[in-house]
Amino acid sequence: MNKISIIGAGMTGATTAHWLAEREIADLVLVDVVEGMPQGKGLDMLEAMPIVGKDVTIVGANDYAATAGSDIVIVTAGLARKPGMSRDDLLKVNAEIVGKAITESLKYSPEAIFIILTNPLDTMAYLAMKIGKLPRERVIGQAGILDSARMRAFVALETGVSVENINCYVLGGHGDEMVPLTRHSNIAGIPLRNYLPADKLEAIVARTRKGGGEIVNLLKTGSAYYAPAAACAQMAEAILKDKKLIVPCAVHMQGEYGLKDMFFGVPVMLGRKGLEKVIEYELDADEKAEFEKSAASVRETHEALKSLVML
Ligand code: TXD
Repeated sequence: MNKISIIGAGMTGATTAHWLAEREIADLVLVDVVEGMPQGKGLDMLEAMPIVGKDVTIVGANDYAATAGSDIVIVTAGLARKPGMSRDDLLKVNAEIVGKAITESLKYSPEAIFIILTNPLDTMAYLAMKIGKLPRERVIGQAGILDSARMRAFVALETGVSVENINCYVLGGHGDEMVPLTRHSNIAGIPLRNYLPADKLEAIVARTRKGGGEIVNLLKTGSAYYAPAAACAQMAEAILKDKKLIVPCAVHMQGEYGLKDMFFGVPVMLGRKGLEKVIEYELDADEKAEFEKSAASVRETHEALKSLVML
């Protein structure tokens, strides 16, 4: 059986385990610093397996020994911003948490592929690759699948068409400057721009960009977790099953789209090696300008990280 470890057994971590257990593709380990919590959630989920008929084990732990030999490590550990904390404060705290998650995981699973979820996403993925001295194939940030799924859900609500027929591509950094590519998005092959009036499409793009904030405002005590976790599970399955699935993910740019040495959301092919290919879309002038704006904002956070941590 394959093995997946999830570092951080909070809302996204535990929900990722839930989606993964239903897929019956790997034994699961949940790691968290809170004593008893990952063990309790793991045991509870394990006890659900006879009901849903899935033969996987799920265990919780407070240290990394239980993660030994993982094929994939999913990092969701970290804090969200609290009142009085600047983004740089959050960056520092989460850099320490993610840094430790990577070095500890690598001691026990030197070949693992890492899926990063912790915010600020693009920069935490960058840190993971640098701290772990990992090849870019083995560090993939989750953001684009979620942002694209939000757009797909809104298009489905507007049109009444099955979500399965709706293809949307949201690229760029995981922030308000993300780039929903309406020109490349379609409903069963029909360009979205031909299917929906411009004002409706604009409203969907705007709602997608603020999709994370919409949920934070409703929940008040935390951020989204069902959809982000479903995205992590899809990535893990694509890797373990060597599916060659093309989805938008944050990966280390090495000249593609004119970007270098930074993480950015672009379409990639996922397979057993992790990141197997970066797909380059042709962009028009407007799209290029939006890419550049989003890239500038990601670069700024990368620079803030570099001023805090020696990489
Ligand atoms: O699309 C995306 N990339 C995102 C990112 C979508 C949703 C959430 N996103 C980010 O993921 C969010 O901004 C946070 O930075 C992380 C985790 O979000 P989550 O909603 O799961 O937060 P929780 O419920 O607070 O869980 C975090 C857990 C919590 O149980 C802590 O005890 C644990 O992380 N934690 C640690 N675990 C292991 N090791 C260390 N050092 C540690 N520190 C905290």
